[in-house]
Amino acid sequence: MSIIKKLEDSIWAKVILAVIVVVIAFAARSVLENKHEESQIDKQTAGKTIRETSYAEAVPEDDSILQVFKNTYPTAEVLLACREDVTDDGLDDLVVICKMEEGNRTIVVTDKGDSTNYDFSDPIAAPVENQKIQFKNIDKEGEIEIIITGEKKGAVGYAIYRMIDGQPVDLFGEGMEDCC
Ligand SMILES: [Ca+2]
Ligand SMILES: [Ca+2]
Repeated sequence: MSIIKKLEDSIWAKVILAVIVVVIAFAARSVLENKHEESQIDKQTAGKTIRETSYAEAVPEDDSILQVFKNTYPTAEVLLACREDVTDDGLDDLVVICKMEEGNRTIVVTDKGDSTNYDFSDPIAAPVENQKIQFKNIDKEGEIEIIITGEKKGAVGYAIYRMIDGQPVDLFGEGMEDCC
């Protein structure tokens, strides 16, 4: 009797183990697939995009979103600010590169939906000099991607961001740590 019981236990243990293995395999596969989707922007695509996309124009001093930014960050020195709808809602947002006490930072000001109220992303490190902003919907889907390039003592770097939940998420980049 006890041998049969042990046998049953071991069969159940094997079944449970098999189920766990299958679940882990599925989880791992979906993680890998997601990774694959996120890494669609590779070095070649990034380089081509930067070469072929013109630089975004700086907004004038009296730009309405720039005024909102200055009211919120009165001590930040704006180095470059460019308008584009980077949240794919049809309303302009503003990508601002500014000099703050802690160094140069990029902050994205996004429209809340009424062209009057705006959200601010957390400041992220920005290049020290020769900052440029480009906008291009690289994957031709959803949000327009933001490309920031710059230099520090001749070291060139760039990063490609996409706005996700109000924050610029770094999709691909190179040398950014050397130029920030
Ligand atoms: Ca927008
Ligand atoms: Ca896109």
